[in-house]
Amino acid sequence: MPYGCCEIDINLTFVMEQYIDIYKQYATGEHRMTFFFVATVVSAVLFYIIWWLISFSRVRRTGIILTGISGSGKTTILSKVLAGKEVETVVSLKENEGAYTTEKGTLNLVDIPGAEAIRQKYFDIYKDTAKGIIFVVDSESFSRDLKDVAEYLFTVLTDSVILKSHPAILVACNKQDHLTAKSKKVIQEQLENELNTVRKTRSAALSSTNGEESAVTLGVKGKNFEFSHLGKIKVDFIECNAKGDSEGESRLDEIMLWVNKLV
Ligand SMILES: Nc1nc2c(ncn2[C@@H]2O[C@H](COP(=O)(O)OP(=O)(O)O)[C@@H](O)[C@H]2O)c(=O)[nH]1
Ligand SMILES: [Mg+2]
Repeated sequence: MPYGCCEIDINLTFVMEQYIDIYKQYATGEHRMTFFFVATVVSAVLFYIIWWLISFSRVRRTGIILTGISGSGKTTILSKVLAGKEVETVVSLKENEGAYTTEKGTLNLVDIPGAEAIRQKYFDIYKDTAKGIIFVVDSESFSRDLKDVAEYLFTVLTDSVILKSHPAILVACNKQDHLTAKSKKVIQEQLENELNTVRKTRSAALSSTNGEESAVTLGVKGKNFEFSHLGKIKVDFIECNAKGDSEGESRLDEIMLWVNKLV
């Protein structure tokens, strides 16, 4: 009695032979042009269907998230970038969004609320589609806000989705019209120091609850934190002024340049 494996072998060989016969009959006979034409069309259609299924199953990353603590200027920046669109600038409890279109394409700009109790919920909704994140900082009240700003930035930089999709990140040092505003260089240095502290605190908190070495990784282990240690996540710093100074001129050219590169 033949084994199951051999039966399959025999059947497969038989089927292959059948196909080879059909191929020989059509590919070499008088209908060979028709055969090659049909084969090309069928292959093209199959290729198109597979490409369509792959591209639509992937998440399309065409969003820019404006985030940062409350009062840093996110809504003001959004309304200036989307010039002409009415956007409310009261303390936002929900997101504001709008399409930014150039001849190269369209990005969806969304300004999520900065209040601690709700910002994570909105960040989680939009983070999958983020091609870029603008992290807005109030350069005038920066020293007072430092701890809060660093805590939030830490959460963004260690988010598992962000680590996987590594969107471009821009720290926008806003309100530069104020005479006492900190420069982007000072903001970067102070954030690096504070993020170092947050990293230590979070690691200690985790290891005391787990009783083992924590898995919080930000930058290079054993080295003082620097933004250049973030691997695939590229963080840029720019200075801007969304509201305009005494002469009414706002300064958003560097944000626009960065956004335009992502379209
Ligand atoms: N002086 C100054 N004020 C600004 C600037 N950008 C925003 N503001 C003001 O800061 C306050 C908070 O701005 P808003 O956009 O609502 O902040 P959000 O909470 O981050 O959305 C408002 O009174 C704005 O007019 C800026 O560049 N310079
Ligand atoms: Mg707002």
